[in-house]
Amino acid sequence: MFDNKEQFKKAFLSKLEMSVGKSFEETSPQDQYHVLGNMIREYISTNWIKTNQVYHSTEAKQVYYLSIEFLLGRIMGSNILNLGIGDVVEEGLRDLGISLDDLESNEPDSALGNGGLGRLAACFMDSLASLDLPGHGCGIRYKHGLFEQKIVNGVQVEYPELWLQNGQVWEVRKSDLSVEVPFWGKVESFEDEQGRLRFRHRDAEPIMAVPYDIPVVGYQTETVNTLRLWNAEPANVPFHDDIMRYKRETEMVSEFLYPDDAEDSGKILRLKQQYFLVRASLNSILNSFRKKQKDIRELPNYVSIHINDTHPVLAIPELMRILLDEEMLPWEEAWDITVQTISYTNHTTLSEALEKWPVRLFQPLLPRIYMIVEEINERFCKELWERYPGQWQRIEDMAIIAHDQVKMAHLALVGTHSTNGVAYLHTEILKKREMNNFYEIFPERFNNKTNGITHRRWLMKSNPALTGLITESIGDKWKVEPPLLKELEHYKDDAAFLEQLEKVKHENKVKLAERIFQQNQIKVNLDSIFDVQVKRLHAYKRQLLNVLHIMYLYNRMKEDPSFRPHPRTFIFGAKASPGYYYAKKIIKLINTVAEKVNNDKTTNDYLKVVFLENYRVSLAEEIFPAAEVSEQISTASKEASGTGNMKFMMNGALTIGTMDGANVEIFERVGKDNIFIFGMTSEEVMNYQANGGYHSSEYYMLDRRIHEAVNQLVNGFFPNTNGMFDVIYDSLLIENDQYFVLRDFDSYVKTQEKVSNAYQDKKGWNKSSVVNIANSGFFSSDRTITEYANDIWHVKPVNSPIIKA
Ligand code: 475
Repeated sequence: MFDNKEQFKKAFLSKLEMSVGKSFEETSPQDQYHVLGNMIREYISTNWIKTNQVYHSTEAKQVYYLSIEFLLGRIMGSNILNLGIGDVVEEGLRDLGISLDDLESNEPDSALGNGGLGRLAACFMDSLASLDLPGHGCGIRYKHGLFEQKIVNGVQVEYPELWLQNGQVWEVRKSDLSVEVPFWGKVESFEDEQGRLRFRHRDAEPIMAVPYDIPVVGYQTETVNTLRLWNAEPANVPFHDDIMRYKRETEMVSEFLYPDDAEDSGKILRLKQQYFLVRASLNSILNSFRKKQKDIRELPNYVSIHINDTHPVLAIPELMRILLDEEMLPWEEAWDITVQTISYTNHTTLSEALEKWPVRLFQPLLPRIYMIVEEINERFCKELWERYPGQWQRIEDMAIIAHDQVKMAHLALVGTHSTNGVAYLHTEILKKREMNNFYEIFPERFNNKTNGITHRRWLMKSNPALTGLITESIGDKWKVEPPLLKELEHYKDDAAFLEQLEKVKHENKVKLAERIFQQNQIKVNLDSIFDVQVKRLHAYKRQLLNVLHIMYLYNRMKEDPSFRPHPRTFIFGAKASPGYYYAKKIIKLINTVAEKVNNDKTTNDYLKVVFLENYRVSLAEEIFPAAEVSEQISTASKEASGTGNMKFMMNGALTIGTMDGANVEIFERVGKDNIFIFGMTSEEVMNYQANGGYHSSEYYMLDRRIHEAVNQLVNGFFPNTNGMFDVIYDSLLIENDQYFVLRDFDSYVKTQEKVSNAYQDKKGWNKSSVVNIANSGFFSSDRTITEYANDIWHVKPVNSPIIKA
């Protein structure tokens, strides 16, 4: 049905009429989206079934990627691209007077993730399938994904997200594969006929995990992998007094992505989600394995289980439970198999993000799992004691259970054969500092896997104009081998090419400007520099540094009419965690500054500030292609990697950034003339943190620019904001500016001046832009996944012929 335009149109029209029972003229864009989506899913089915048959029968090792988040965004466009049916669909629809872009905009984002870690998981799924690797995603089918953000009077207001409201065309419910997950109850020991000590979980409250499978289509291959999302439903339990409570609590498990975990009730729910994901996934993994393989001791040769951060770390005691209680292996053997099967990625060194669970909550909820964790801990502490006799403090620091808390990262380090960081610098910090104790005993387990992004979504799909220009110049082999983008460097002095590149950027800026006008009613200057910071809102990411710089620019222009820098449009997009008070104040501040400067006629030809509400994958796809300056300004050592930095680079934006996360590797690839680096190094930051010596008040007292801008937060400069920004002021001066915003201010301002100057030489700028694009191939997640496959998982492509060249 997608072979040619005429066939497609015929099929589309007939399905449309059949499925919605209206004449074509009466159908809505929603109807049309659903019908097209269903047609595509049907089209995928043949290869999906085929791929699954191959996976069921092959001896090849399988990898399971367990993640509490998958931030997929819209699915249709990516499938159309990967299937290679774009031309037929687009032209066919055009004949019918329908624009494919408009149709696609009817799809809600699948937003089952918060940010970096969840989006990484989504990029990895795309790469696994495109590389013909037998990779399976395992996650939770949250009814409500990440909240929708509305900005009301400059303030973030959260609304529930409703991606399932109009039905999901991409998922398939598989009730026959449901799994029961037991909670609460108690563990009984008994002796079996052979006189062995055994355990059984009694009086548990079961929850039913029902899988919904989403096909993951590889680019120009027959491989269609599966993302399996588990839905929580009441199990078939006898009617009892509290059946309504049971039903409510059960459904809560897959109701929301990351409920607030500040309160105990929220904590239990979160831990329930984690075990729910792990229990259901391991059950289905082991089922497939057992169908093929008789000897459980062979598991690590056939199955690799990867845990995306510590959220699925209960996979370790759960696999132990299966091996001990169901397979009846001795502890040592079970432990060996577990460690060899599971691997772990760390995504952050921020201590507040390292998970710890109070024993008083953990033990009653998961009694058998807790027993196993206790034994893992005891055995580990014994080993430590043998290695470090008498070093109580060290052993306490490294224990898995200490001070009535279960430390999930320690469990992950001890119970897996591989721990990786997500950028070179991050991994070094893990080895040398944060996890140095563990690195000492398990040096061979630590390795780096610098993050990547799928160039298919983030370049080919979102920036067709640039994709076209690249392909005209160097052919299209780079699409399957992104490092070939390097060939673009030959064009960096080619005037005609640079002109074309500028034209592409301009067109993308026009489109984004339209979006800005539509959402914010702000008219932006198309010749201004589009300077963008889009990412989650967090103190360490330092959106505040960006804002203080804007305030300084404004102040200076007001003071000195001869100071008129190249016009800039500062664009922000960011969601703050609903309970993160400080972050929400920063959003309010950005909007307050925007209100002031955008309405000042004496400066607003030079300076505009735009906060785009509800930043999400589909909006990101409109932003990156239009960006010229990429703000990557975290306090050095704090951003594990970043992946937005890579998306900007691939779309030709120049980075202003600190030597943090993957910025370091971008710097190494593009060279110092094609990136703007500023600020303290991670060494300097860590030294300050270890030895003290930083006094933010000195910077406030001695630097007029800082003094003025910081005072403006609290002195009535912004009308009707009495007391509103006190927390920000206090964070800088009373709490000694933990993230060194004031310390890096001068360096940031000077480097921003360099950015403005560089932009005056448009040809030089475009040349740098080419160098960025040309060197972005390394950051394709195809490279990252190939490294995981070779070094950690030991999985190989399961060959499947290319359908279209
Ligand atoms: C890093 N999420 C980025 C990205 O590796 C990095 C933590 C606890 C609870 C819930 N979510 C989290 C993260 O830690 C996270 O998203 N980390 C991010 O992972 C991918 O590029 O630097 O901050």
